[in-house]
Amino acid sequence: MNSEKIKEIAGTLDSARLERREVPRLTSTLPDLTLEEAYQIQDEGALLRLNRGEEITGFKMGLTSKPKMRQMGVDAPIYGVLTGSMKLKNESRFSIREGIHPKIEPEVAFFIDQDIRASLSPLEVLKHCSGVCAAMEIIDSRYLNFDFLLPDVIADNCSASAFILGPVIKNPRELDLGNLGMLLEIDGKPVQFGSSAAILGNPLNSLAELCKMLSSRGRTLKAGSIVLAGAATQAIALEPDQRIKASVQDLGTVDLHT
Ligand code: OOG
Ligand code: MG
Repeated sequence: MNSEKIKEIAGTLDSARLERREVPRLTSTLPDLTLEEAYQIQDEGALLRLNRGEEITGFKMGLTSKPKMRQMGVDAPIYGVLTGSMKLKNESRFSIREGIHPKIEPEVAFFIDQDIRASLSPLEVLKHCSGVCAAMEIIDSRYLNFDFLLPDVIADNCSASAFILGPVIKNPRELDLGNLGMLLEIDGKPVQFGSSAAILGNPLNSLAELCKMLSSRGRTLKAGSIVLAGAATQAIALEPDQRIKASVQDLGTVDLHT
């Protein structure tokens, strides 16, 4: 696929997001779209946002757990970029009219404090990580009915829409992150629960997987980045006037209302 076509597709997905419009998945007309081309479309989409003054603040991992892979019918972890404008304050409001068909999921977020250029083991990655906190992610696929194959969702920046970080930041070296209970409540009722073990066995494995994927594409995970490790549970469609709370054992809670 030539660079003009990559740019054209990135532009289509970017306008769909800005105009809150669904588009058919790319693979319905481009069945041979490769994962590398899909990441090039994602890169081009990030560039469009940078050119409008946004800044890249980190990355999100997606499809790192069996419940999510089953929910979306895909089978490999992927990453997307996070920008400053995607960050919402804890306890703030997200109007669902701002999205197409937004869904929410509890997450674990890491703060990176040293550049990572290479593929590292989870234990080595931990040395480059200064904090961990509870988080929520709002995902909002630009595709009709959230229907996509792996290249589609990569090109669409992994359905990234918004994220919220919890107020309590812990030192990840002082916690065992491998089996933390994760809970999503809507209007006081538990709707999803899982364990951080569902995130590739441990959220640190997800962080290491991100470093591997970035370094294989010659990219650096920069100091100061935030990384969302991926959901442990299925995502839940948002409706108006909901109070949403995500809790991660030992890391506290994050709140949002619609
Ligand atoms: C893709 C994004 C998945 C996660 O945490 O697994 C994701 C999607 O399901 O639309 O963010
Ligand atoms: Mg997610």
